[in-house]
Amino acid sequence: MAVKGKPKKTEVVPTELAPTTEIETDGIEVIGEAGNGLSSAVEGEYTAQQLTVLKGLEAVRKRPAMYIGDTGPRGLHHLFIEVLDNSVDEALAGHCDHIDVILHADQSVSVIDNGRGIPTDIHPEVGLPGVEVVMTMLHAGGKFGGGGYRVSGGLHGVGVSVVNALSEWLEVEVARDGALYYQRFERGSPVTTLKKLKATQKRGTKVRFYADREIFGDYRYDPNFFIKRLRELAYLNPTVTFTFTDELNGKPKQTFHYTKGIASLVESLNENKDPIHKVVYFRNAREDTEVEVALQYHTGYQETLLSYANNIHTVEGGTHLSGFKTALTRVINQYARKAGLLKEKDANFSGDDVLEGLTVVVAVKLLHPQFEGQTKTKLGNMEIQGLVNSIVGEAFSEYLERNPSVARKIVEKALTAQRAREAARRAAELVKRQSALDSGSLPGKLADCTERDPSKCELFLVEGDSAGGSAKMGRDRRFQAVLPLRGKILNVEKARLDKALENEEIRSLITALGTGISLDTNGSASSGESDSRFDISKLRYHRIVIMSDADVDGEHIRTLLLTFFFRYMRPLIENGHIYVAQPPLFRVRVGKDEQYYAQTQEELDEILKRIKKKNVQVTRFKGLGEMNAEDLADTTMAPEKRVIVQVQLEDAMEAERIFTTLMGDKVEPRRQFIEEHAKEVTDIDWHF
Ligand code: 0RA
Repeated sequence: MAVKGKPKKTEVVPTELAPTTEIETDGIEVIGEAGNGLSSAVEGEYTAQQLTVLKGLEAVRKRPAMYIGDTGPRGLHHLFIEVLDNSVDEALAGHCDHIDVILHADQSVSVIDNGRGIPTDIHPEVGLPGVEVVMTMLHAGGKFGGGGYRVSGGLHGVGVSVVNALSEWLEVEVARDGALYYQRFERGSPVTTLKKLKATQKRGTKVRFYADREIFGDYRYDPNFFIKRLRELAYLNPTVTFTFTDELNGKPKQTFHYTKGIASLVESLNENKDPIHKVVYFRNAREDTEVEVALQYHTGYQETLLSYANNIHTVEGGTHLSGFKTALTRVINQYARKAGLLKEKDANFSGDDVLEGLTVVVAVKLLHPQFEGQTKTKLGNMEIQGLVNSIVGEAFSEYLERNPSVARKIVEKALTAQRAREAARRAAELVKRQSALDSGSLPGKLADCTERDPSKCELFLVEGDSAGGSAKMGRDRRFQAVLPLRGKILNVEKARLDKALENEEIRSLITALGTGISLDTNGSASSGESDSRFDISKLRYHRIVIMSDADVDGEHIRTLLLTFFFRYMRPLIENGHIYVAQPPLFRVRVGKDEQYYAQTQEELDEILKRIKKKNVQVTRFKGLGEMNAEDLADTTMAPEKRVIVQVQLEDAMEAERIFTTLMGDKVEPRRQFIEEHAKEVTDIDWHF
């Protein structure tokens, strides 16, 4: 079905398309001037329009953060996103199938597309060529025609004029209507008029900008940021080929093009899993909205849900995702009843039951997206919920009818999940009742503190009994508690929640913390859902510090604990209660009473250079166990001296991803991962 307002594909793939990288101006003679000379910033006479333009861009330069978030690395990279979005909009409107990005050696960035080209004719109201209007007027992008699925959400959609204002220079080339045009700007102001350079039959737009060092300081782009976004866009826009050339680091051109779109994304997400069927993909469009879903169940337990609206990753989900979940739950329940796999006396599957082991990408394109939530990454359009629900409902039930053997496997998976959830519920209930019965009976290995006000209390989770001993001696027992944890605590990926609760170390941890756990694997414990047993108000320590060795095992334990918190006590991370200690690698003793610690070899070298004294004794700690109580107190425990880092939600998410790779069911990716990271792992340096 064709989408209204969006040209059909057959109309939009022009045969004369050529790689847009061929647009070039070098050594080209100027054969004329575009427009009627009104774009005359260099010709002296300012119109009222131009004054408002200058004022607008001045405001951007005065308060860049208001427009792009900040002037650090984030803001810098956001300039690229903004320029890229303009080309992606051309692609979304169906006019462009190639987007090339170049990170130049001089740290300027080019984005080149083979779209229609920014209009060069004179804008009737403004009296300037379209190119100049787009480049100098805030939010001018939509003034020409507009419509279509604009990429805009969060900070996006401020307009390329903002990038222009924040660039030391910006050059734009437009190939359109048989000619190639060029214009240059500096700090937002035109320093040339729009010039017609030569005749060409190509079409497209090239924007090259050099971010202003007065605003962004001495920056350096991260090529991985470019690659990540381009790859993501390539999955979401299968008709477009994206390329990235990193001339800054002398890397060859990379091409991103996935003809199967989000179905390829699901395949890639499930690369390390054992899928139980082929990826199911469907796409439908009603009125002005397009809905795409790709999904695949695997033998594992984790759910991976990714949702997008107009190419924006809706991290907080929203109406498209809830519409999907509702439909999925209904369809699987209906099928299971009809096929007699759920009997009359059996309870319906819950949403969580049917999500276990599911990897899904839901992508919608709509005309007026509303982004809500803390980070403006939650889709709010209510009409989308019913639409996705009905589209998924129809398509997925048809799929199940046509593929009874797959349908049976999916239902059996949901049945297992339902039973496990019931067992976990009982186990959690038991844990709770036990701790209620013998409150005061804290785990034997816990060395508790005397303070009773949780906001003042800290709990150290220490790897190994020997380090645990030193920590107990080195702590301030008034407000610091220590819980030693033995070796490999457990493999949470393979173990189900009910198994995890049987593990003694995990039970000690849960009892010591006092909160209970969440039964929702998707961490919605904070949303107060009815089957949640997690109660943050019962938390006995407001700071929980993970203290493990700076080696592979230590890293393993840290990853594992973060994964546990992420999955079963996520509000602890969200509310900033989890910390990671950064124990030093070296101790430097100078004479009797001078002492330094170093976290890295570089720090050690620096210290040794600085002191240049004799009688220096350097100790390399192979683990926490080799540190004495005083070392531990000085470096990781005493609040005024220690180095501890608060864990962010993204860190825990990354830990979970590493964890899944390291300890998932498949051996091969794990071996690969370890081999690839073996070098890094030996002197691991965690950047939280
Ligand atoms: C406004 C109108 C039209 C195209 C564009 C803007 C446009 C902007 C950018 C920025 C980067 N690449 C771009 N490609 C196109 C189309 C007007 C028309 O031809 O009808």
